[in-house]
Amino acid sequence: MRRLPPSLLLAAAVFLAGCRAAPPAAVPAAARLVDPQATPETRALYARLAQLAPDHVLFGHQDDLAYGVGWTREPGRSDVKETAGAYPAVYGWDAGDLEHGADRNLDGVRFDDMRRWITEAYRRGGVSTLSWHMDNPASGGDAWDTTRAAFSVLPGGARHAQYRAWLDRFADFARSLESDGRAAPLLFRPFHEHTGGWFWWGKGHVTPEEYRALWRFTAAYLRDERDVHNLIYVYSTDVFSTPEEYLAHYPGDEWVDVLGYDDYQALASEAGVPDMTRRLRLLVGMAEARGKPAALTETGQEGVPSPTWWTGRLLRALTADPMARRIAWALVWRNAHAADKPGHFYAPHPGHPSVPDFVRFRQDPFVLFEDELPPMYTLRPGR
Ligand code: BMA
Repeated sequence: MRRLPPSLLLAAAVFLAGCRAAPPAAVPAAARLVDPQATPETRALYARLAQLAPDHVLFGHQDDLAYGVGWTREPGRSDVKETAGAYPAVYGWDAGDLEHGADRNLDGVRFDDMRRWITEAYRRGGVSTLSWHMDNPASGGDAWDTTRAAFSVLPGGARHAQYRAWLDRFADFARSLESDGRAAPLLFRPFHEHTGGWFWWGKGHVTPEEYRALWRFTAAYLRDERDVHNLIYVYSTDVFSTPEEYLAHYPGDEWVDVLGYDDYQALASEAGVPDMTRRLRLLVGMAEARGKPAALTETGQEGVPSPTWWTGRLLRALTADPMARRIAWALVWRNAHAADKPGHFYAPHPGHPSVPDFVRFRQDPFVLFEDELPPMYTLRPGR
């Protein structure tokens, strides 16, 4: 390491003292994004995620600002903040029903609110990711209606024009995430958990070729025809056993920015913890072989029944292996309002028995919440 003059060392020490996740000396050059015209903020976010991944994980929560156990749509509220003391670093959202021009998503979140929360989080330096429980375009049923549909939305298919209209609505939404003329970047995670058979884009309901064509058409349309340049494309499967299984429907390195997967299985029991570590190790191996970051895109256990779930299961699974720990973020699912789905929560809320352990999790230097992030949307000058 190059020696620094004492004045610089002092300046660095003062800077680092105020920031737990210190930016290392240089931001690594980002791997090429799917979108070569991605905005500077989108490119910076991608580089930062890669830069932080070796030493930290960003903690995320679905619908964090929209509602929690016992409340809905109250300004500034967050079950995570009210238990850990800080907002999550990553906010998960879902676009389901946006395709129809609905004013709220499938879980009742108004798209106007979502837009505001995403841009506010962006201004605070937080990160947003978005999945899409898109209705079945062939049958008109929901995302869980497994009527074969993918072929019908591809060019030449009976639903192609309708699908373009759906993507147009999404493009308008993504482009509207503006703050001071800059579009907030989104970690966009369409067609997730396709290694399972519960969604119309999942296993058994599409061929690998159809899935790849669906993915590529979607990305190319948003990027090239609708000029959406604030998306980072996240490919995320459900649990998998082998790289071959994980990559069976993979659209290709030029179409994917982040390799992720969802895992609700492993951490449902003590005994399952090593299964997550093993899968994360495989995932990071596949991602790093491609120069891309990896992420645990969804996890959690409904109701968080173990009081030490946070450090005893999640943190243990993430840190047990030097390769597995190099994931960029880990997101737990939503805290539904009891009137919506009682007991359906994945982060603690005030009074929950896992709160003390959640605080320990938050205090671990490996885990980052929003208030510990370095600037995510600017690269250092000259880099
Ligand atoms: C599921 C549940 C559902 C919800 C869906 C989409 O896991 O939380 O209640 O509608 O995700 O967010």
